Amino acid sequence: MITDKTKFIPRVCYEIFVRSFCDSNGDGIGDLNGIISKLDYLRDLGIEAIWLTPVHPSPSYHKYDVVDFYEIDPEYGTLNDFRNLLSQAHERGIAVYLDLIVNHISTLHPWFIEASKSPDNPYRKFFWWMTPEKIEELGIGKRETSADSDEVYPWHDNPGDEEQFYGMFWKGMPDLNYDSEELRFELSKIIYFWLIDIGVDGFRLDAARHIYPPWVEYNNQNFWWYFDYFVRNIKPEAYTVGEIWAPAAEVAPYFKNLNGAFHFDLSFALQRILIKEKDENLIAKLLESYLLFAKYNPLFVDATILTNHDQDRIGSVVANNTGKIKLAASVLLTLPGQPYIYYGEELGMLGTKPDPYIREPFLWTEKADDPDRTAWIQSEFSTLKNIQPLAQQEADPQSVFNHYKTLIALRKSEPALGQTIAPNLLNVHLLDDELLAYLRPNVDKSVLIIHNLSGNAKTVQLPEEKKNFKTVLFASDKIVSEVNSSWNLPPFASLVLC
Ligand SMILES: [Ca+2]
Ligand SMILES: [Ca+2]
Repeated sequence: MITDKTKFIPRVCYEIFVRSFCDSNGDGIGDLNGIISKLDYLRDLGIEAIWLTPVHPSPSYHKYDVVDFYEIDPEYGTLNDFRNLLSQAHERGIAVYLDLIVNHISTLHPWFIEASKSPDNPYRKFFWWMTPEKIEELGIGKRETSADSDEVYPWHDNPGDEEQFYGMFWKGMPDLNYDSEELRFELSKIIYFWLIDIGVDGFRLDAARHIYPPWVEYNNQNFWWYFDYFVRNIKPEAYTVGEIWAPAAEVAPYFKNLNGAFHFDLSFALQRILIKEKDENLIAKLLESYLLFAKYNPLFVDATILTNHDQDRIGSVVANNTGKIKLAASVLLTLPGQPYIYYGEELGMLGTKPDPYIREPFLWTEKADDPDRTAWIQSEFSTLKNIQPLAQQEADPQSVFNHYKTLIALRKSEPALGQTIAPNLLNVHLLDDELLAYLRPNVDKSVLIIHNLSGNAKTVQLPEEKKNFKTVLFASDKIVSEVNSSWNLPPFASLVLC
């Protein structure tokens, strides 16, 4: 029931891992006031929406195991700080999306503490409980690992209890059971609190494909219908974007009830073509996925990413090759969709798993005692030795940062590039799989984009019907030149023409 066709959809978004972004009070932990102090930075970069990783009280550093949905973790600040962040972001034209985790909670949440006391506790039915015999009978004792969880045994002991509880990700995060009407009522109160009482602009929805466990997963769409119905009734313009970590065909049905969904197939395809330096019919596959998505919702928002906080950083994926780091941005920011830049990508930050090392402190300045820089972890990858901090990159016209900034501005100034609903995209065949070319058609001004994916210089001859594209809107390298519709592209260069 996505009805509001006129609402503004942010054209460029930004994911903030709150703990690592900016520290305001000297404890080394990123916090809400730190984010507030960097809103001007985000506005100047061209960001129109921020997704904050979870801010609720939680025992973990990542806070995806919530203990209280109505509060802010004291490490990050207070509800008043959050209200202040929201109003200051809105003053700058930046929407704020809360990371809402409805699939599971922390074992320390009062609901689970109650439920674990006895089988007849009223909160028992908020969770999935089963005896080992029943689990074996149903054959659900083991699960296949998935891209988003390597948990093999999802059933966990509750000491002194005949029944075990289901926790798909980890024994510290029991899954919630939305067969319970009382739980659905609790969820609606939480949604109301954040959308109406606090006033956030939308939600990033964690683990959206896992709400119902595998043996009853057919209930998932029904759950999201219920969720969307409630959201639309209280705040029609609210924005929802789901994490459905699965192939596009499996993502598609979620567009029935969510505005947007992250495009993991595209993320992996982009990473592969950057590594292999060869196109693999990226545009044809993208067009296929758009058809799949549109079947469920013609107003679908394709939420695009290079990587997020669960993936190795793009800088490391391309082995810290600056040409490729810029190329990655050039592709992401000229394709259709709603791109989400993962904080630090605009500096070329590095990092590979385990998770904490893909979530290292943002590097604001070169100062050893920079008070803004968070210090909850000792960086292994994005150190001052490896990465130029923002302050230096701002002063360098050739920096990764200025590359991002230029492309974001271009995306916002060219309607053909900024079109988010009903993606405008056509394949352009250049008969060389080391080149990636596409057209963003527009009634007033279409835009042609060509990328050299390879480390070899290329001379590109435009097809006859594209020879009217002569004006350079953007060129990643100075030496791109035009003679008779022939363009010279240095290694990893990108060219945007109109
Ligand atoms: Ca702090
Ligand atoms: Ca679940």
